[in-house]
Amino acid sequence: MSSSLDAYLQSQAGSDPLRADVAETVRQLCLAAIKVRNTILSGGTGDTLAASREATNAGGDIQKELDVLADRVFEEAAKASPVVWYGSEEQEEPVAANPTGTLAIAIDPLDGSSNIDTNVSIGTIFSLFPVGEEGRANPHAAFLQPGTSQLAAGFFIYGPQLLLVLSVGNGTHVFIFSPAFGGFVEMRASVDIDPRAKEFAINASNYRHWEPQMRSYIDDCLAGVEGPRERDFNMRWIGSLVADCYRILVRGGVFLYPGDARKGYAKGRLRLLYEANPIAFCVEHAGGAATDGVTRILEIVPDGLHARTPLVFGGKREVERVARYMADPASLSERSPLFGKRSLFRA
Ligand code: AFP
Repeated sequence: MSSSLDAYLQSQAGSDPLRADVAETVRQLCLAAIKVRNTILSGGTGDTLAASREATNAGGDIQKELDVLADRVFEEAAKASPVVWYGSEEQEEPVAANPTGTLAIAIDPLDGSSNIDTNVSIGTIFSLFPVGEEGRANPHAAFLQPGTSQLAAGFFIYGPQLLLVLSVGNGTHVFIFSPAFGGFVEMRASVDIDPRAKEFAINASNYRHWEPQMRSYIDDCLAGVEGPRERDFNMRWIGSLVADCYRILVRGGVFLYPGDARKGYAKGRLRLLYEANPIAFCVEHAGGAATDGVTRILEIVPDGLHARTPLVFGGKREVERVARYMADPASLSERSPLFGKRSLFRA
């Protein structure tokens, strides 16, 4: 029997009280995730769970029934944990949990809502960090820390399997919920992302809205073996960040959600605190990289709980290449006139 999540958490916590608080919070989040999974498995047809409510969340996204249910379940989990503040995509303001706690949690309770009624994998993304003395009384101070301050981060995937991808700062590990065991057991230890990328993940329907540098990067991937990259790429876009991230952890690749010219998308769609930071933490601890196209995600200081950021993550070498394109595509040797669209060597 693979080692249980509990055994792993205890081994990582040792005698450190703060890490013991992290372990206890992860355990409570797991119990909440099992409740969400059971609701999905038996909670009526997809259109019931995907039913849109009149309300919208902090970012103006229409709330689905399951968004609200998941938010309620994870808020209860936070209140059963040593967590002082619960910051959720579904609520404008942080929610007070336990004043004697040591942690703050930033969470996307249900990521991939638009996929609920299509039976595609969806998830929950969370980030745990120390609340700090100033943050204890002032939630905005608690949440305005860069991602390097995270103590743990991860995401649940509600798919064919209920998985937990978790990093407590010592590698990134995958645990699977085993109904027979009644808990999570380790499925993949110390994930290691292939530094190259054979696949890219981007919503290509936004091509015309991207900056020229991003268009150049994707053009060169699409040109394949006949273009400057001199190799072919595959493309995937699931529309659930957790599912695209897990695929990249398992078989490599690069994910891109750039800022674009659409109204409200100058900094892309994804949120820094409860999407980009936890994903970046897990990806970096799996040997990968995560930027906003140029700057390391974990070093960005948020200006609010619902701050957005462009997000590029995956194999380290590929993420570094994207940054060179974003800095100045002309500087890339591969883009010499010999390989240009009107190349001397191609029609
Ligand atoms: P929803 O939760 O509104 O479905 O958004 C999912 C998401 O935040 C992330 O999981 C996806 O990678 C991304 O948005 C998909 O964005 P597009 O719908 O613009 O492709």
